[in-house]
Amino acid sequence: MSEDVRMTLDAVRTLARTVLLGSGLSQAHAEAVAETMVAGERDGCASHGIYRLLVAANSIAKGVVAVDADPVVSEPAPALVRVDGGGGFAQLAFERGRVRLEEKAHGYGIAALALTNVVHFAALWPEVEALAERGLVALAVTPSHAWVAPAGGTVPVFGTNPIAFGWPRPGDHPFVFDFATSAVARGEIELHRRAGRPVPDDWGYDADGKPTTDAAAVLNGAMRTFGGHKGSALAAMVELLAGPLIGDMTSRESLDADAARGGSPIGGELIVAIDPAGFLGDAVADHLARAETMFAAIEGQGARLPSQRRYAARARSLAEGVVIPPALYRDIMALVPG
Ligand code: NDP
Ligand code: PYC
Repeated sequence: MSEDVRMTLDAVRTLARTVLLGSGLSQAHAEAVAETMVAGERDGCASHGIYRLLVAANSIAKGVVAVDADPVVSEPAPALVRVDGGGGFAQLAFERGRVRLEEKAHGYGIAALALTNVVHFAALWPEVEALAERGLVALAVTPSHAWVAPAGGTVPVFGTNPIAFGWPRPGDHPFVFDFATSAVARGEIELHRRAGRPVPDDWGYDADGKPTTDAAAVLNGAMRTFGGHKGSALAAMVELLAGPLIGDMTSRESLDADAARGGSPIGGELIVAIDPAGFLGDAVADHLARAETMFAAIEGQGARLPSQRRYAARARSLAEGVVIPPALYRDIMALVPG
């Protein structure tokens, strides 16, 4: 097959569920995981779309994931929710904890959800967007595997450690950003390697600590943080917030626990949700309108808001479906049970 494959989102969902179930994942996990892949593909986020079927299937085949884990929800303090994912994928753990997080954030003004003992390969924007759509301000962070060198060094310590933020906008899509604290997500470098494309020379180092444009060399060496020492400090913050603070692993510990199996990161995620009414009471609408003034000042000069590209891609995909590169389609179809 040499041509792009056009698929409806329903077809992508069916394919994702078929591959995940065929890999041995339980129905509940397969549905939750497939949904984030469909969302990534729909929104033009190729590094976290159905490409991730290859990643998830690999983690399952290597025994990194508890395929039928039943996440356990607890409430260690009035405004805190914990979901022990039991070694399963993070998506189902988030789904199990989300409603209690929302209830607590609305009840107390602020609440936090810790996902622990989960395998994580997903983008974070679906989570903060879901919370912002329900009127909450949301922040989510998770470490990964130690692939990223601190600014000033060349030896990996941090994960690619994304930070995602969501802000509710009455009558509009939420304001959402979600990016790795590395120069780019690792998935993006993997896509460059698959396509045989060079990467910019400021994305990472080879195994000898030298800057390189060879994607495979960066994957075997060290990625760089974005923004020098600033991204480096933020990456450390993510490690602390979603590692030691919630009793889970750092990226280094996650990589050690993987024991060279090449699976997705194992560990935790922290999600904080804030109800604007907690501080603002009846004045919420007035102050959310002031936020709109700021957004207008950004867009008014031709700059775009984060997620604007994503929402535009969503509208297109809902109307026209999505296009899958032929090599990726072939590799995914090879996973469909005979
Ligand atoms: P990008 O560098 O592509 O940046 C993503 C964010 O920046 C998006 O919100 C994007 O909005 C916004 N953005 C990009 N360009 C502009 C612009 N010109 N003006 C305004 N906003 C802009 O993403 P990364 O490669 O860093 O990360 C990609 C994904 O990888 C994330 O979703 C992240 O959660 C995921 N990831 C997951 C990890 C995990 O351990 N689970 C680890 C690392 C990353 P838009 O989408 O509209 O372009
Ligand atoms: O793309 O860096 C990444 C990544 C790590 C875990 C999930 N995505």
